[in-house]
Amino acid sequence: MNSLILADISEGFWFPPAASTFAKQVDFLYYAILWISIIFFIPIVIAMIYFMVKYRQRPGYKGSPEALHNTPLEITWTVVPSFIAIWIFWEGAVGYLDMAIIPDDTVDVAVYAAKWNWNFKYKENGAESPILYLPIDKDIKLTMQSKDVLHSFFIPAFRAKRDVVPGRYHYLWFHPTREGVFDLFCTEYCGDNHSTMITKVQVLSDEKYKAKLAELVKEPEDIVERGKWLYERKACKGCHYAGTEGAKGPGPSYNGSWGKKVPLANGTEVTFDENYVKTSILNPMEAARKGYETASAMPSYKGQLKDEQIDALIAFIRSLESGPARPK
Ligand code: HEC
Ligand SMILES: [Cu+2]
Repeated sequence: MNSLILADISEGFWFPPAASTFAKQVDFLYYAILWISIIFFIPIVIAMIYFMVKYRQRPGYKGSPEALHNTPLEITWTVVPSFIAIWIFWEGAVGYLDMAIIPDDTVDVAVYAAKWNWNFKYKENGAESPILYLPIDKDIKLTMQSKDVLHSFFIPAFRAKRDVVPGRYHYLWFHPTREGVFDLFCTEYCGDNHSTMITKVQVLSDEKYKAKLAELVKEPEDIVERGKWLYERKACKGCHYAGTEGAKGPGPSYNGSWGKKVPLANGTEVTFDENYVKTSILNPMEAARKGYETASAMPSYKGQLKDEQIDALIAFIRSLESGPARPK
């Protein structure tokens, strides 16, 4: 596009590194306005001071009446700035449209803003991450939503920014041009810990990006770790307490349950063992625990978990055999 004098300055006194295609346009217009201001400001101030001294009031000095009006001069100082203002508007409008019109064939990432963190979910393989990983030299499309209040997504190095208002989707696209790690901010005051709502965006080569996404969905090797990993990712954590984390309801705590007798809603009793856990995961209502049968029911995970995953969850729950009691 424009390749004037200062357009290629990408990093320096005024700006963070330029890491997307938007940077060139934004920085160019910024420098253009800055230099136009300097070029007008300096001669105007010099002339003003000169005239103040030259035409100051002195005894016996009479001003000249002819200098009150000068048509060519007035036309010039009206028309020239008008064209400059129109040009600035034009450049701004072109840049805005470029940012607003999302290209086809994008790499899609869902963005979830919440008090006070960012979470990213990749359409390619369902991976999730609190850091935004992106491939270089691709058009990226973000579909953003807020879980609570108004946040604003901002990556200064990309010159990309958009509000995220709860209750609707917001879209943002950009094209990263430089590998590296850059800041990502919430830039709209959103409550107490707004200032901690910061994370990083990492731009990677295509292979490294693919490897990263694969790594994000890779389950840990150790069976107990894997169970914990699944507990966090399969929403169990939202209803069950385990170790020292997780919800304090509506499901029973896993801590200290293993091997004990559990009273069921149908009046019988079972031992909390592999089979009971497996049944609870696949057919929760078949072995509903007494006292919890009216609690917001546990969904069946039939078809959603592989046998090996259920084994890992069992190993994890078993590892909490002598876990601390759930705090009230
Ligand atoms: C929407 C909330 C909810 C989610 C999500 C949930 N559960 Fe449950 N879970 C419950 C409730 C309520 C009970 C008690 C009723 C019952 O036994 O079916 C329960 C019972 C259990 C039991 C029997 C525990 C006992 O002490 O009797 C196990 C084991 C269990 N859930 C494992 C899991 C696992 C593993 C996951 C994730 C893959 C999970 N739950 C996800 C709500 C949930
Ligand atoms: Cu915020």
